[in-house]
Amino acid sequence: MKQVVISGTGLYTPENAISNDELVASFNTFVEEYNSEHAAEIQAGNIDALSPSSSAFIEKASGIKSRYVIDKEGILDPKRMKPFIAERSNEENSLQCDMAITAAKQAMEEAGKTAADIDAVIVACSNMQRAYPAVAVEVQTALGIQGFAYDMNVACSSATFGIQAAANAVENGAARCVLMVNPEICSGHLNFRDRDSHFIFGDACTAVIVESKDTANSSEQYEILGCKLQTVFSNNIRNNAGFLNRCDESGLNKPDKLFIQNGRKVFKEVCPMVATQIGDHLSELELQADQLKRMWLHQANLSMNQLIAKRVLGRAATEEEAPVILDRYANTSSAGSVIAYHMYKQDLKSGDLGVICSFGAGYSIGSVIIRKL
Ligand code: CO8
Repeated sequence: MKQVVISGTGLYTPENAISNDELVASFNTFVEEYNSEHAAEIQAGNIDALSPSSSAFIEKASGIKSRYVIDKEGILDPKRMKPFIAERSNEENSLQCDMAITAAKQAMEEAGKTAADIDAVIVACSNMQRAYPAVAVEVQTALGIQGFAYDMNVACSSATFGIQAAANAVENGAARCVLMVNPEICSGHLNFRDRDSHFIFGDACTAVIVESKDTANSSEQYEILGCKLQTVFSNNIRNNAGFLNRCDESGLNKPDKLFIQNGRKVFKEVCPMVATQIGDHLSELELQADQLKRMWLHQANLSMNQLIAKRVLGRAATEEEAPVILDRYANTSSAGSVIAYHMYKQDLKSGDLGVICSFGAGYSIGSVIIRKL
């Protein structure tokens, strides 16, 4: 069977960062204004008063200290609480295309590839900014890549599922080399007025080059030993925004047209599924957990990652074994595990094993076991 490798990665990080304190100050101003505007109804018991948020809660419950965003001003304006993202003309690159190009160029440089070496582009992320044409085709054309391109969405697991799709294309000869990108604009579909989730997400874009070992010439290559994907339907993480919304106007402004979740249930149900999947995946490849040098886990919640790593290893993992980026980036959906991989891979030695693992809405879980060559 053809050896398939990851030969380069790239990362686009927006310039603006929002600290917990900044986010909480804006949220609490909104709460004060709401409660005073609705004082009579609250007093009469017709509606509930809103409760304030707190930085201490956010850091303790999630491990998040800050997040990068495309636009800071609109999010922090208590009268608006959503980013300002101006519509662009059809003649300009879309925002997701621009994010993808920045990350892709870095990944292509690391892999030593030009557009002529790449045969396919996959854009894999939680939300596409339009229905069609596919953002992937726009990215493909902007970079001057021949061949084919398509978009796919498996929420937080889009990148690992995208790596498998890329590896399959290389293995079966459909492409020599694939560019897989994850432009995540999570701030666009986050409800900044919801105390339970306003702190969870940030924006970023990652890129991965997947190619045949035969064509790879970068100094760092990671052989894909196997990809394992799993989906189990759950209503605990949902976003009901879609093209049919306009057909029933009564639902247009309901909160379910943005990200909603039952965070406690997600935590409880997903952690054991992920730990079991990594264990099973290792067994299928006749590998042991103690051979794993690194786990680049989905970055949603610090306690979740510590619990999963502990279940896999049978002991607490060190930060070196399960690196954390969510303190700075928050949850960037599918980009999270790839950001961790991008930042914390260089120190591995030839022969070292690692797993890139995502989990999220669907539910969806993806694990990619790799070995540094
Ligand atoms: N400030 C202060 N207090 C708060 C706040 C706040 N902001 N929010 C809640 N509280 C209070 C609650 O009211 C509650 O009070 P009480 O005990 O009196 O009822 C108390 O704090 C505890 O609340 P929770 O039970 O909600 O707190 P948890 O400890 O469970 O932490 C988390 C909440 C952080 C959400 C945690 O449950 C978690 O991380 N769960 C897993 C989440 C997860 O991994 N989700 C995956 C979704 S990501 C995904 O799949 C991608 C989707 C696509 C991307 C979407 C982009 C927008």
